[in-house]
Amino acid sequence: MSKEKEAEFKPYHHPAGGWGAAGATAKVLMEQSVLVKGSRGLLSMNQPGGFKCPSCAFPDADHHKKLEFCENGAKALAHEATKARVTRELFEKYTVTELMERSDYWLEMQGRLTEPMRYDPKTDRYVPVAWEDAFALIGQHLQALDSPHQAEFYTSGRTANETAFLYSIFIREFGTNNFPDCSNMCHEPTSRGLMPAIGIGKGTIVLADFEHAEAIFVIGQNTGTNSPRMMTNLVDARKRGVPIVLINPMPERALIRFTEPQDVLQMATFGSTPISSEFVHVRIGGDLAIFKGMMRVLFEAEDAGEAALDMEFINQHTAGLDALRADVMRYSWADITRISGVSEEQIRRIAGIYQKSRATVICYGMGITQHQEGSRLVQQIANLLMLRGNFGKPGAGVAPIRGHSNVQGDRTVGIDEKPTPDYLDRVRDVFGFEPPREHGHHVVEALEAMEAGTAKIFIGMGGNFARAVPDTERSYAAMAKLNLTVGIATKLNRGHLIHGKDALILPVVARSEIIRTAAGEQFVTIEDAMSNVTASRGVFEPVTQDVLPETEIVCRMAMATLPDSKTPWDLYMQDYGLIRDKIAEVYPGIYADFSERIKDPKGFHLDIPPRRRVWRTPNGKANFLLLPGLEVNTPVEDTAMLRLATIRSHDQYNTTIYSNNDRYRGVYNNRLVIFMNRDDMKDRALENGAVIGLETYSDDGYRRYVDGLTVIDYPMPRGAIAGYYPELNPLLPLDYFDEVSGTPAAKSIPVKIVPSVASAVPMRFAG
Ligand SMILES: Nc1nc2c(c(=O)[nH]1)N[C@H]1C(S)=C(S)[C@@H](COP(=O)(O)OP(=O)(O)OC[C@H]3O[C@@H](n4cnc5c(=O)[nH]c(N)nc54)[C@H](O)[C@@H]3O)O[C@H]1N2
Ligand SMILES: Nc1nc2c(c(=O)[nH]1)N[C@H]1C(S)=C(S)[C@@H](COP(=O)(O)OP(=O)(O)OC[C@H]3O[C@@H](n4cnc5c(=O)[nH]c(N)nc54)[C@H](O)[C@@H]3O)O[C@H]1N2
Ligand SMILES: [Mo]
Repeated sequence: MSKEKEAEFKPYHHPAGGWGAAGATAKVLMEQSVLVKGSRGLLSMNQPGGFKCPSCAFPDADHHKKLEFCENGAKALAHEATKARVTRELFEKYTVTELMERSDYWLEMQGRLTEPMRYDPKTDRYVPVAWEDAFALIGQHLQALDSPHQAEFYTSGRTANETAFLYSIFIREFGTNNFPDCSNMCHEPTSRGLMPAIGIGKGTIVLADFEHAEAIFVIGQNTGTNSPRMMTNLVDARKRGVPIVLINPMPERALIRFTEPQDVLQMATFGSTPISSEFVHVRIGGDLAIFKGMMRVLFEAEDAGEAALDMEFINQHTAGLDALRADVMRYSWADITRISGVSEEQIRRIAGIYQKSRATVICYGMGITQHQEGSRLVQQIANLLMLRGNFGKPGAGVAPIRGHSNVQGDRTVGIDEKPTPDYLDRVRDVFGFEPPREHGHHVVEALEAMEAGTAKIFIGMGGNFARAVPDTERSYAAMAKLNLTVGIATKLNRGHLIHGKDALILPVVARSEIIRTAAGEQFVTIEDAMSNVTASRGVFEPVTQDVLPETEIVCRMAMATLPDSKTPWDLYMQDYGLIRDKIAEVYPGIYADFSERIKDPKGFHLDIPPRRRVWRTPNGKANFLLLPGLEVNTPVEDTAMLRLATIRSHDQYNTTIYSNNDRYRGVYNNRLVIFMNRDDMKDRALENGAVIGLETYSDDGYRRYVDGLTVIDYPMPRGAIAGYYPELNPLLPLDYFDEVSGTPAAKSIPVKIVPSVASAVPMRFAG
């Protein structure tokens, strides 16, 4: 083993971003042998006339920068534009069973999928199949079902609007609302939680609000890794003297100190900007107690005559203040500080920052949504904002920082297992068929149906379902019972190896590549996390002639499945303008004149009614909603219990592992690590490098256990540990989720340490 492959923990003392990021960008382009192609791609990424970054959903800046990309966007692009290819020879060489032995990283590094493949049970190999035959097989399987509800249609959030819209029409015409999607594991608590509170299940800020905010809160979100372009906004805000409050169990490096790779002066002078003015070291799941403490301070200040609440806004626009007040005043500071792990003094200080600011933005990520009460926790953020009228004025609002680049757009155009009657009526009127009315399955329900044998078919539009979902072993077994699995994808992943009796892998044209149809070059559209819709045009030649645009795959699946359909699938598959016209008809309120408006190179904003202080809730008001108590997860009465957050490293994109390093957290060449507080280690007689197993507390008869994990002494709060997703997904029980949204509580798994029987990667610890 070469030295650089040695597993090591070496705390990162430099600011995040800067030359480290610049170096990492060049390295990944070189590794994927795409320095020239990749560099050219970077010039077109997020520029008018170019394509949208395939990585995160953060909006583009106003194109005043020549380059609008980040280190992790460059990684995503390099891995998409890679020279490596998965060809039929690879599948000749390895059986599926042999491929299963390989790591996720190895599978990813095999490169782009190049032709459609079908599983052959006689040889346990994937073999080439003609596109025609693949679609015919899908059609036969779907038609053979007793009920359309026996099929599960997954969507991952990279799918563009045009594709997602047609996919949802096809599936509803087929007859089901079974739309499990990646959002069900992600920001579903935002979609379901904010809706009854403020009448929209999305964020309410636009990018320019960062320029007017007087305070910014970043809660449970690792910005420097997962939406690095947002660092620019935070750096600018700090330079203006805006306080930034960070609430996180991990002192995420980039949020502490950051050098902007695009700031020539900072780069040249090795300068950097301190980001957080206040780092709140919350316990896992302790945010609710903090919010209640903050609200309590505001109520008390108001009573003391300080005008801490925006009473004009509250009287005119909201309902439920008295009940909220009664709830908030019930808790003692002793309980608030015990459960949050944060001192009364610090909570009062950040409440003071909030009270002083005339316009506040609250950003949050998976640290808020992935708890058992994720949806109602999101509502408490809305409460906090409403108390000071932080909706519908410049510089203020709620900012859920979304994941996949078009996950928000997919929901807007119909990927929704709980569609509204109003939407279904419009689909009926525009397309002339009667869509199913009963709600369909989200991710957990889809898995339960597979396990019960009631689901027979799984079709995955992008993503890596098997690997992203909870309860790995159980989910693998459930999926293996299916009659047909279909993976529509750019890259080979484990989801394709966990297959049904019949199985297909269908390769697609990627985001950065040119879509050509009989009607000429086409573009697609994307909605970012701030409701801005823009065009995305690939610039590279498709990886081979044998891959198809995703939209064509949808249309041809539909034609093979619904021979009597009156929907002109063959026209839509050629001319994406026709699809946009239909989107405009189904969504006249937000997408009117779509084809005209999309001509603006900067795109256009979908209407966000709370920005106008309009509330599309049943009572027409913004509602203060209650979450009694201070806990967001069921307490476990055992002092040995630790709360485990499963998180992303700096070198991964969800289930795609770019390398085994996590630079900002100081971890190299090992992903099987557990970050733990020093005193928790002492209590258990563990030292740096100790190897442990973890077991989940659950009473459903399953033993959930992961072994061979190396302990790292890390500034975690007491009782909180963290490790990487997806390796730790076997510990996440399928029925451990937020009831409102169905989102698995991946940030708060109750576990205990058990002796290890496995060997682990030896790890060096540097000072
Ligand atoms: N490079 C890169 N970019 C990505 C992704 C990627 O994998 N790689 N994934 C994309 C996707 S789909 C998504 S959803 C986003 C995810 O982006 P994030 O929301 O940043 O996701 P995570 O890394 O899972 O965890 C977020 C943070 O939650 C904190 N946390 C854990 N528990 C708690 C808690 O109880 N309270 C608080 N306050 N914080 C807590 C963790 O310490 C961590 O800093 O990023 C998107 N962008
Ligand atoms: N324990 C735990 N589990 C989690 C999470 C967690 O924090 N902890 N996070 C959850 C979250 S937030 C999310 S969003 C999910 C992610 O779940 P998914 O979205 O299902 O997973 P990804 O890893 O993003 O999917 C990667 C695959 O997508 C395919 N792909 C990439 N680009 C394209 C494209 O342009 N078109 C097509 N058709 N395919 C493409 C490639 O084949 C690649 O292998 O995981 C969830 N699971
Ligand atoms: Mo996500």
